[in-house]
Formats: sequence, structure tokens, C-alpha cells
Amino acid sequence: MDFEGAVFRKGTVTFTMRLQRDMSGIFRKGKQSMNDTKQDKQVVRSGFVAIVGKPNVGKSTLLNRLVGQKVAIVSNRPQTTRNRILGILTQDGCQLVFLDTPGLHRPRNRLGDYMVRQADSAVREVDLVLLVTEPTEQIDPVELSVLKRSAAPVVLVINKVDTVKREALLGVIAAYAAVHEFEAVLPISARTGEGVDELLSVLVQQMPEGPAFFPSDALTDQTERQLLAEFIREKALRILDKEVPHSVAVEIERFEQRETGTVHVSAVIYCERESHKGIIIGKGGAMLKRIASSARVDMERLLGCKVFLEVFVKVKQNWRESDAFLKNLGYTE
Ligand SMILES: Nc1nc2c(ncn2[C@@H]2O[C@H](COP(=O)(O)OP(=O)(O)OP(=O)(O)O)[C@@H](O)[C@H]2O)c(=O)[nH]1
Ligand SMILES: [Mg+2]
Repeated sequence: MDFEGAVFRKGTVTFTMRLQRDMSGIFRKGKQSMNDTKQDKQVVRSGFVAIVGKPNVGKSTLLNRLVGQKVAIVSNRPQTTRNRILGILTQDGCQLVFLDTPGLHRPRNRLGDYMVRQADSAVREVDLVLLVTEPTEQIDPVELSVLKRSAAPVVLVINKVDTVKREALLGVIAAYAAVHEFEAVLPISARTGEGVDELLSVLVQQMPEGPAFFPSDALTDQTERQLLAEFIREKALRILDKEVPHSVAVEIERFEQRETGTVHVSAVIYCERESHKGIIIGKGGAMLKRIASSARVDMERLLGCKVFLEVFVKVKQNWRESDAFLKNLGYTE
């Protein structure tokens, strides 16, 4: 599979090295140690695992839980994730490279087309597919079509078991077992962590023999700009109402680390209409202030230093239909 190449093209290697030099340990599990290379060599199994499913079933929550850190944003709105998000877990001689994907839905614009293609191609490029679902007996046609197209074995993950009684799961398992031969079926709660260790041991068993793709403490291939932009988008999704947050895109225009150790960030929130701009800014700027200050908390946690954040709002009409703008935002193959 050509994934390693793709990661190199995205500049991960330079990124990782720059982080090591500038802000050691940020997107890694701990500080670099002398044993790192030795640890990488201890990896005897490794593979890629796609996390797919309908929107809002908890794929990104699961990714964060699996890698032990927030690498993907989460909200209670469908279509939160727009890109493939890579999260890496290395433990006990095994490296699992997870690809979180946008929820499978019927696209209504070019952005939607792009999102669904991301999920679609992921299931054809990995060693194992995790189909994540909620405890419902209703199987969605998009789930059936992903099962059909998947080239790899599929593990069914029934998430959000904290919301139902155990007995209810039997019907769900039977409904899914009737449509596909799954490698395994695991009820879990990504929110509480229930069943996640069991899932991990199943995943490790399924991985082929092979060396590590990434250093043993690597967490994600996203750049700091991408992560910071996503934090702002997450707050917009959580704070704003109705359709407004779905038409939001975020770009980091400036990221500067000062000698004092503080980081200065300028960001732009793009929306599609003047009326949306007014809503995002809010009365006396109150809404924008809420979004920015809550994003800043996440940024400071990630970067481990004080962050000065300024956020502007601009209108970019119909950007979700613009190939050029989508490309500019990194929503491109
Ligand atoms: N009760 C409960 N809620 C959960 C669980 N896992 C995720 N959620 C909630 O479900 C909602 C959606 O979670 P996400 O992780 O963003 O879902 P997703 O599948 O990545 O969604 P898209 O990116 O839109 O496809 C959020 O409100 C989560 O807090 C769980 O195990 N139990
Ligand atoms: Mg998601």
C-alpha cells in the first residue's frame, strides 16, 4: 500500500523533525528517549485500520480513546470529521495506524463528495476495517455498500453500549451477523472505555507481521496548523446552531512562536453568508469570543504554552462547491 508515500508527501517527516527540534514531545506520547530506535525495532506486527461508519456514531471518539489523546475533533452533530485523520498507537510490539474517516452519508455538495470518497478509499487500502455502529437493528444501506467494497476483513464495533441495556445488544448482533461475516463483533463504549481493551487485543491479533511505519511515540500526521484549525471548528460545531456550523471552514493564517515561549495564532472562520457571519460574531462579538476562548484552552493544552488567539470571520459564498477553495483548505486527494 502506498500510504507511507502519501504521508511523506504531506510532509510528516519534516513536521515530526521540526517538532522534535522546536517543541519536543508535542504530538508524541512522551519525550524522546535514547531507547526510541530500539523500541521501533521491537515492533513485530503493524498495520492500517480504517474506522468507518455512519455520521455521529462515535468514530472520532473511538480514535481518541484508542490512541489516548485528542487527535480528532468530536461533536454531537453529524459530519464533524471532514478528512481522513491518522492516529497511531504503538504498544507491546505492535503498531496500529488508524484512519478515522468522515461519516458515510449521501453527499449534497462537493465537500460531501470529497468526504465520502475519503471513507470509500480508506476501506480499500487497509489491513482491517472497523465498522462502527450504534446499538440499533436498523442497518443503513451505506453500511451495506461499505461492507461490499471493503477489501479487508471487517470487525463490527457496536458503540455507545452505555446507552442501552445488555439484552438489547443480542438483536443488534443478530441483525448485523445476518448481512456479513465479521471477523469479530465487539460491543464497546468509546465514551467510558468499556470494551476498548478487548477490541485492542482483537486488533493486535489481526495485524500482519511487519516493522513500524512511524516512530514508536508518534501520534498523528496532522500539522499543528491543521490541529488548531480543527479545534476552532469543533467549538463552532458545539456552540453554533442549526446549519451554520456546517458551512464553516477554518484556516490558520499565522502561527508564530515568540522568544517568550508564547504562541500567537491568527485564524479565519469562513462561512457562506453575511447572515451567518452575523450569527458567528454574535451580539457585541460575544459568540466569537466564546468560540475563540474555548478553542484557546485546547490549543494551550496541546502546545503546553500560553496562546494568543485572534479570530476573524469572512464570507466565502458557496465555498463547499468550489474545487479551488476546497483544495486550499486541504480537502483534496
Ligand atoms: N453515550 C455515548 N456517546 C458517545 C459515545 N461515543 C461517542 N459519543 C458521542 O457521540 C457524538 C458523536 O461522536 P463523534 O466521535 O464525533 O462521532 P463520529 O462518528 O466521528 O461523527 P462524524 O465525524 O460526524 O462522522 C458525540 O456527542 C460523542 O460524545 C459512547 O460510547 N457513548
Ligand atoms: Mg468524526
